[in-house]
Amino acid sequence: MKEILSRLNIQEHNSGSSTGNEWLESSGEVIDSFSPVDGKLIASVQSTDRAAYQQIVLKAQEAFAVWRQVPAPRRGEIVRQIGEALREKKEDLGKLVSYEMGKSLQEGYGEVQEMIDICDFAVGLSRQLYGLTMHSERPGHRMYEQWHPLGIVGIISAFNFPVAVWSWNSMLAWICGNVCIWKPSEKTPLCGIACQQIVAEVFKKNDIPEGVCSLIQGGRDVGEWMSKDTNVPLISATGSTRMGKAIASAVAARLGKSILELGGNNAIIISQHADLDMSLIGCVFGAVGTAGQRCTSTRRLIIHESVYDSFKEKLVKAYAQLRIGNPLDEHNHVGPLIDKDAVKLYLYSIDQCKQQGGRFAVEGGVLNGDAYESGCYVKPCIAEVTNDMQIVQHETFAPILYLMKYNTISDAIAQQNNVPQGLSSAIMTVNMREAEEFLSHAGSDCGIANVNIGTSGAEIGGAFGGEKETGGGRESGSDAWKAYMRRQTNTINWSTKLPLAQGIKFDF
Ligand code: UN1
Repeated sequence: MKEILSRLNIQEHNSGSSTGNEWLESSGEVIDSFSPVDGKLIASVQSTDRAAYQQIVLKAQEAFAVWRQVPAPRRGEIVRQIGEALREKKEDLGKLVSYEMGKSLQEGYGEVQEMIDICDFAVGLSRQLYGLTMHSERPGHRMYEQWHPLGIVGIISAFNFPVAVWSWNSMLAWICGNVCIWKPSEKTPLCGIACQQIVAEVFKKNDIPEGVCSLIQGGRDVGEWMSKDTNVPLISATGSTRMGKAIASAVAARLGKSILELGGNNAIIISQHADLDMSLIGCVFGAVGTAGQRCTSTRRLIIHESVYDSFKEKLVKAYAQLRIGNPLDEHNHVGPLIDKDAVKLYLYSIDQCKQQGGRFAVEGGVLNGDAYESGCYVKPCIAEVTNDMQIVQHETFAPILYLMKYNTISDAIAQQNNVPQGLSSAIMTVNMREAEEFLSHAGSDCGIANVNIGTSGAEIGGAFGGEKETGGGRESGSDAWKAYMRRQTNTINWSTKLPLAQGIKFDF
């Protein structure tokens, strides 16, 4: 890991505040980053203090005046170079993600691949920031709309996708002509430093001034400065519903814009018409991948009563084969949880589930011993429950999978929708009627609804986000870019008269 850290230019002690290539002094608290893989201290980062934050905002404002004048396709060309730089660093960055966050190496690489993919997507988009044209109701007039950049985009990201979610936001924000200030999770500060250096170097090579890509580090207070700051017109935040509500109200109080991507409580419906063997892969990966710490992780399986027992048996067998351990070892399927607090929450949820009447088909527990010295490794478990239990209504960021039964497809859809969150959902079926019902306006109420694949692992090309307590924001593909711009409607009169709209007469 030492060589990787040095190739990624991470020191033992790092400044956490940067305007690009310049790193600022700060008297903020020191964040020690411990790996959940082996419990060892990786390196430390100085969080941003108020003075450094203000300096960064000032620089960002200056940079915006320059960056918005760079033609969008040229901005896209710079993002293309960022994609190239990420391709070169894929292995090192993927390993750092895996070591600092604890996800499997395959998933660490997959996350960097998502970054590369969004760069490619943004390059194409930089030539497609289309507005509409309209026919004016007045003679000799033309109407159209254009999309302009907003200014500073504040990005607050979570530990579970420490690099990809930032890249979805920043690559789009940049091609749209914005400048970005990023606050990574205080649980994965080094991933932030590594990305900052990769990106800043590319901007420098292209003679783009400091301030287009800035980094701040710290906890809730630092995020709050940005949420309350009228100099930051858009905050894009990923994390828990509790955090999202705090950010949403701070941003709304100043009538700013926000994009929120919060908790999920994602279910897969297993129909009696499902290909059960194929479904198993999607369910198990969805539930235990990233140790159940994706916002798209599969938390609930709603299984038709006629296949409930046989599918449960398949799941129990599959769980017995899972290898839990060091995520950098490619043979392991499941790595650790992010920290000991997460382990406590996992244990608390298991306890609550039992108290509320849940029966465990696969028991959970914390793993001890040499290979698990960080104390963050837990057993993925499966509980038989009913959807109305309080714990089932709640998102626990851990590998706990809840099983429940259904009888009719409308009952299955009702159970699927009957939670406060609305991010991702899926149905496993080869029956076209029920698949279409699930996708219809009377079907799943989630932002993502899939057929015959699981709830997690969305591609970057689609808009990503969800409804209800998930926050309503959309990031990544499709037309999510529009949230990073302001729309301006323009009416141009090329006639010699000035007729008023709506036929109003105004002569003098
Ligand atoms: C998240 O967990 O915050 O769809 C993002 C997925 C990934 C992104 C998850 N592409 O599972």
